[in-house]
Amino acid sequence: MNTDNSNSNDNNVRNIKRRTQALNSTNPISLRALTILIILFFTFIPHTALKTPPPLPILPLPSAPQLQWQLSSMALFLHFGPNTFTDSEWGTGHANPSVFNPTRLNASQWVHVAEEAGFSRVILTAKHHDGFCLWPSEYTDYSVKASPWRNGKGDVVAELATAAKEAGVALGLYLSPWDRHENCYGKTVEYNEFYMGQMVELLSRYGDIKEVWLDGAKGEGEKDMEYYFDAWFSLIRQLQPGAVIFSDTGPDTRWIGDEAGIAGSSCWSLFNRSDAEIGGTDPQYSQAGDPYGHDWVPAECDVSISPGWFWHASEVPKSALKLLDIYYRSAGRNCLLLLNVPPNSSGLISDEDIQVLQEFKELRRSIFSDNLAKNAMLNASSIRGGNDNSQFSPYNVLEDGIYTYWAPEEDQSDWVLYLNLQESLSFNVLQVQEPIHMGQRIIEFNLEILNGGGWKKVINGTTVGYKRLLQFPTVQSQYLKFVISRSRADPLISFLGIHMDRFSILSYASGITSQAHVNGSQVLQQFSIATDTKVLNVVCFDRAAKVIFGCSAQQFFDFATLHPYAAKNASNALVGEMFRITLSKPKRGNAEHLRMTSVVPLRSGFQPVIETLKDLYGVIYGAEGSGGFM
Ligand code: FUL
Repeated sequence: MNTDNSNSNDNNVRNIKRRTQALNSTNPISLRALTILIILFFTFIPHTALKTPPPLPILPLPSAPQLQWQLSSMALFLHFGPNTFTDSEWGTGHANPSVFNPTRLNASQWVHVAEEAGFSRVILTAKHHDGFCLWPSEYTDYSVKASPWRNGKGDVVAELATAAKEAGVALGLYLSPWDRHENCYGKTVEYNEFYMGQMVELLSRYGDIKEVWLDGAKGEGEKDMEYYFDAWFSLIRQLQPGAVIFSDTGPDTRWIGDEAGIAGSSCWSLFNRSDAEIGGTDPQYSQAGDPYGHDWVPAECDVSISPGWFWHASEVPKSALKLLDIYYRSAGRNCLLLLNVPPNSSGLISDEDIQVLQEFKELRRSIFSDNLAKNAMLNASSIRGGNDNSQFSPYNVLEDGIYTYWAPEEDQSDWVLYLNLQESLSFNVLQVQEPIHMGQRIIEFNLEILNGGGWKKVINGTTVGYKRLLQFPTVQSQYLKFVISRSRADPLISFLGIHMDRFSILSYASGITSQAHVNGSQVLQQFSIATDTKVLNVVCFDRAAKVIFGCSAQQFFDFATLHPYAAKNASNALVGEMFRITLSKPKRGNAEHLRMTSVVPLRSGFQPVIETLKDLYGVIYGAEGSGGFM
């Protein structure tokens, strides 16, 4: 082998010498011809530039199921069971199974509502603390088998699994460790065997399960026992390797530490599992995560659309504006928002919840579907692989998704993205995303605008992760810079958006609101507090949006939810048509949540001074003399 090599090396050397001699003996004209040939070769023969590899990821990293989970952003929680029929939250475990009789149960409706509202995963309480199983478990009689529903032949988990599969929606199941019905609860070995038997049923009968939800709740003074979490987690991994496991401390996703759906304003997916205990959550640690954490355990923010987790006839849903605020502080802080929308006792998600979900979706659409930076010209302090390297170009931040990103050259002291919006625009929301498959990196950043010749800071932020949304008082500028001041490794940005939110009202310590002018929602909010009903004459300006009246009426989405009886008139409205609407405060619940209880077409007797459709936009006429406002 060696000999062969040295022989061929000798031959090569001889050949090169021979060629050199030949060249030396050639006349100058052919030398010139050769030079030209070489130039032509390099000019016209295509040759591929070698790619610069991506930078090294920084540990810890998400697993494939964790990435899939995080990319879904929001999940719909479905609390359903005997509590739905007994007006309770923590059932005693002794409610008669005959109470469970949802005569109109339709799991496809649940899935459809989720999908329509932009949720791509659903999680069902297969068993809550009362021990009642929504599937016919062979380990207990306390289940759907003992209920009149579908003559004891029903299986809610199966119906939901089928509906979810058909719609391509991911399914998660909640199997409460605390069981107030089961006799062996309290006997460690027996109950762990019982619980794992139920887990096997759930994870082997219903196809792909994408999340297993284990909560740490247990009432005061309940029987003491040990849960064999390690054995449970291993079993789940064996049966459903694609599922993420939720508990107070992961292993895949952690509880945020409150039931209001609110994450810390710094929120790391990094976490030390060994520093946390299931059932002994330190809310501050859970809300913030740990920049020095060795485990990747992003947080899930659970919150209910209504005060309780189960449906209660007396409860009204939160307003869409409230949900938007929760969205900013959960999904907008690197977490998954798990919003509970409980089916009612007929077995359907209630109309008023659906209404709010649609309004919430509409709010998100109108704020986030337009990235005001979409036509921006971009520059960066440096680009990995050189300024011409499109692979890590700053323009990648205008593309959706995390897999294309801007990367700076290594070892830089500045990390800045410059944006020229090409025109001066107003905005009040910043959206930033990191390519989290490369690890979570950014510790601190700020956004600045060019204002009167100098750069002015608009907002400081800490941690980005999958998605960071930051609100600030409305500013106007053509030139922006996004500055990263601290990062665990070279920062990478996969998306940067700026948006205008005309709906949220920011209040600051000083008491000054973010908007310079009084807008419709503020006025509505004022009278929602001051009066029970309000009559307004409005102009329909957007047929497509059906229920939008006047510019500020976009803000009605929250403050004035359309009453079902008013819906017909409103949805038949034509652009330019005028209506008298009545807004009424509901008898119970949220003061800000005015309902639009009547929509009466105004055929005559009311003539606002408007000439063009453009003038219609943004005008609401107060019939009670409050005048027009914008
Ligand atoms: C808690 C439970 O005690 C509540 O009833 C609800 O299910 C909530 C999501 O988790 O631990």
